[in-house]
Amino acid sequence: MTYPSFVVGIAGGTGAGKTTVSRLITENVADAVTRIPLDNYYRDLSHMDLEERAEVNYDHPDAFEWSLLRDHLGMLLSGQSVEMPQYDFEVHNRAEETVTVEPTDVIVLEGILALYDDEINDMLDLRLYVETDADVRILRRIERDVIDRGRNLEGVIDQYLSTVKPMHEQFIEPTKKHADLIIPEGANSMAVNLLEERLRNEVNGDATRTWERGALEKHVTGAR
Ligand code: UZR
Ligand code: MG
Repeated sequence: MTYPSFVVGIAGGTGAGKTTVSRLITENVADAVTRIPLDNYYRDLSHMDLEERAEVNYDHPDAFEWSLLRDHLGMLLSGQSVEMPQYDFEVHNRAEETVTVEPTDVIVLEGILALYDDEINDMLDLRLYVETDADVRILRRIERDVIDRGRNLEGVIDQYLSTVKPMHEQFIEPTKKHADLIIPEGANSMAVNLLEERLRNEVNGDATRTWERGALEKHVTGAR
């Protein structure tokens, strides 16, 4: 048994506008939407102290607990609710509390490496890559980290040059080839309107469903 969710993956570099696109294309599709920030699937690093955790490379694929994300997405697609972890950026760690997430008509997985994992890609019905120039992205990142998250400018710049940029080039940018659509400049209104309409059709049941659940069955049953 599978739950007929339409699953959208939204990838792209830091500051590209993924979260904004995710919000804009879903906000008028009301409560029939579940948003899964990939950040919530950063590994639990409780065994490290804060100083060690601050040194972790959070832009590398190994920073994420892919097996848990695959399990959760698979469970949602088979109609089960999941206890989704929450992430606390202040302390670079998974929070104590979880949030119960129910299966819905539309699921949006959003994060730098949303199109990285083969099994996850197989579970997605629509794969988007938000492409925004690196200079615009770093300016947004500085604004967010310095103003909203109280980090210092020098630290943000060091981190950008030492991990964020190289990991982007090595791991994030190449996932663009898995995308069905590339959205230029993040929240461009034509792209947002088209996507919003597509999702609304999914929820209202007017869409032509092209997805195939073969990949999911394989994941759930472990068959190859
Ligand atoms: P988006 N990140 C942190 O800054 N601190 C953490 O504890 C965990 C993640 C950053 C991460 C990545 N990298 O660039 C960014 N670092 O969050 C991804 N360093 O989130 O796509 O919203 O920018
Ligand atoms: Mg974001």
